[in-house]
Amino acid sequence: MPTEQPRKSRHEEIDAIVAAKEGGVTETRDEADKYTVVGAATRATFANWLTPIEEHFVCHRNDVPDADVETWTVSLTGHADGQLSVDELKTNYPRVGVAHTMECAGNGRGQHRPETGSVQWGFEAAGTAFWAGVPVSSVLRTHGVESPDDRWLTAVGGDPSAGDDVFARSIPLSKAFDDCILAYEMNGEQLPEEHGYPVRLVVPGWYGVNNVKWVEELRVMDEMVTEGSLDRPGNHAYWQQEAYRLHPDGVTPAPNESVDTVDTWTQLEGAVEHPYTFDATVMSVIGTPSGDSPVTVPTDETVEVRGVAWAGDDAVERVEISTDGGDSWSDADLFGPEYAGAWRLFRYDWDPEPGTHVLNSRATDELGRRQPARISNPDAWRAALDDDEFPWNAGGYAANAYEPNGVTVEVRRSGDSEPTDRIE
Ligand SMILES: Nc1nc2c(c(=O)[nH]1)N[C@H]1C(S)=C(S)[C@@H](COP(=O)(O)O)O[C@H]1N2
Ligand SMILES: [Mo]
Repeated sequence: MPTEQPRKSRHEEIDAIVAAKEGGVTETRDEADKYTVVGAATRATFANWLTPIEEHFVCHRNDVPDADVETWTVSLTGHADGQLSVDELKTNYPRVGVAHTMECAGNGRGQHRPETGSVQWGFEAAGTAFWAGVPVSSVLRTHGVESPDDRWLTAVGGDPSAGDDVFARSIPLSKAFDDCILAYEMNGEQLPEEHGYPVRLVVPGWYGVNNVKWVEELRVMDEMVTEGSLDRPGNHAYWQQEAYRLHPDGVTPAPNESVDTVDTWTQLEGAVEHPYTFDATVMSVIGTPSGDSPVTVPTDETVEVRGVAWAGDDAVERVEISTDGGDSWSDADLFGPEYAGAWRLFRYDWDPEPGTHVLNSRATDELGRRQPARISNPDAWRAALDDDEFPWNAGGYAANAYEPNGVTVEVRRSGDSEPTDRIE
């Protein structure tokens, strides 16, 4: 079932972004010709903590607005009141930085069988950048909103919509006050156009879709966005209430004004009938060895299996590695920077026999939720979770199964009769 509406071609725009990013960028198939998407990551991206801009994926629906930083404003509406220029944002408020692992909610969609519509991402739609800007709480506190209460913050993108759908997403005001920023820098550089210049919302640990680019309005509301709740023309609720929700085939999710929990996994376990993609589910990817070429090691040395693991705004508790295709597991060590909302590095010293091995990583979060083995068949829905499977869903969202992300590696020991390559 197509879960999203058709749009005009974006190929020229994709070409321009690919050209600007230079080298190593793979365009991900956009079967329906809808999205501007660039999957710029390779396995090696996941062997490092900080993702260079050139390796960070891009994903959006409409044209990149031709933004004039001199005239761009962010309107504060609803229970907030005011209007801020980019210059005011930069000079009147504290400048802070946040580390954020951004993952498109459609990452892993391409692992669904049968295929779902839209971009067939593997694991490349994820990256960790350091974003700098203004705390949302600082801006709201000076514009009439002292505390979060139970309200919602709706961010609206200034991207011109090819159809009538305004790009609007709501997050709980408590999350906005907690750690969200209006970012104008990425990895120490001016925010690139395709990542939201001049200003975007960064929601640490939450799926990409919540991180509205080209923000032109922040609306403080009693409920999350529903049809007609914004003071502007167009459809307001498509991106919140219809797209980016998990559901079986043949279902149109009913809109909600609020939900009891925003934790995506808790929703999936049954708390919300058709979950919203808010915080990212627990996930890991091995970065090295990449499997691209045989690994040759001296007989007395081990191979470092290294990668990253994340769990939205929950902490990663544990990462296990299997070197026999999932039959047995050993604990990896977590190391490196530890920021809420950003991934952790893991490493495992592997003492392999010569031959071909299948490597998998499997992470568990601080609430004990562990990556399932595979994506279920389309009929299973929630029951899949009891079988260590992730529920196939019609939009292909939030998939975090480990088997599809495994690496097949050929190991040679120096001194083997095979000719040796360099050590990876
Ligand atoms: N205004 C606007 N913001 C948007 C989008 C969009 O289409 N329009 N796409 C969202 C989606 S689906 C993702 S995954 C992230 C991707 O952010 P990036 O391109 O900086 O990686 O942006 C989000 N913010
Ligand atoms: Mo996305």
